[in-house]
Amino acid sequence: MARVWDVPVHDSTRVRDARVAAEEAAALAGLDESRTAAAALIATELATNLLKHAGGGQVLVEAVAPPTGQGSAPALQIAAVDHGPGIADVPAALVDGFSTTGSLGAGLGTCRRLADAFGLDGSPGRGTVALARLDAPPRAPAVGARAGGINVPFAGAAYSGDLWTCVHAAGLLTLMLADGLGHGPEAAHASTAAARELRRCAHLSPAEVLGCLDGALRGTRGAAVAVAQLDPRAGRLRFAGVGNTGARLYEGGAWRPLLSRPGIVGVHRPATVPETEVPWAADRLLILHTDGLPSRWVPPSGPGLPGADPAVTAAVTVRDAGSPARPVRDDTAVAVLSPDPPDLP
Ligand SMILES: [Mn+2]
Repeated sequence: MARVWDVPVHDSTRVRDARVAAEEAAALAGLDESRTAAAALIATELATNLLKHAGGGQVLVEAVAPPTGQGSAPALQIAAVDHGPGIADVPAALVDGFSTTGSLGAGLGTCRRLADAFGLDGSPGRGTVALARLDAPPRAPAVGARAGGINVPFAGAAYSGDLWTCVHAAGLLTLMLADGLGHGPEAAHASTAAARELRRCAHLSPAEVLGCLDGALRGTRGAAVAVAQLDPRAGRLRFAGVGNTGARLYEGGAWRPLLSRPGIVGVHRPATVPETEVPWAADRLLILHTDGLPSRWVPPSGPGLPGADPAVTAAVTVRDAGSPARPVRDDTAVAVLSPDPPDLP
């Protein structure tokens, strides 16, 4: 089940909670002692920064699917999200020893060095996302795209009924987002069953995957599920969805929706599930989201968008869709598929 540590950080006592969350999640992800210590240090630094620079925010810690869908060991993800002033000069903030307040901390440069992936979005006026991931060794080879996501349980609950995962099988990278009906343990049970079944059927097409999931989710509450599958060699992305999730594709500098069929996977199967097929290239980006995201959300923009870490893009999407005054009313998950950055070997 999607265990998420959602730690609101509004005073210094919660810095410790963020560190403990990182240690507990590291144990769940099976990290060794030194990487657990690195995770604890990163969580401490990010939580301290929330207090110093943003007047507080939220630390979200979870074990996530590895970005290339290879192997079964999860990665540990630590994200700090705030609605503070943002960071005007992101490269400067990542220089070791940089501090806007003159205090001594580990610094974001240290966080970047300790993590396998580190991303920072400091949109002035909208807030900051700092996200670190410690991947399970060994590092998997590039497969043409990377997946990432963020999961925010309703009302700070320990488990989210939403779940995203990705699986690499038969040369295909399949990204799935499932929203178990409602929220709480029964919803989590349904989305977890979907993730388990995906590991068995990720070599099939998205519509066929949804058919398999429908069987696997019988007896559960059911779920809304979106499946996107990239064939990197053919440069093609196929998409199919059943139920109330959203999908947007970035192509040619603009966003367009990819449509799902009405229904509930495991409960009410639509007669036909059409697939959308689109070309995939280095300037494309895909966002899948559950209905916890406010309906008026605006997709992120900016020249560096396709090259950004997909989990950072997901966290920025959640950050910019909400505010401290408008907390989400349901579990909210966003999953992103990004092309590999061009500077990767
Ligand atoms: Mn839900």
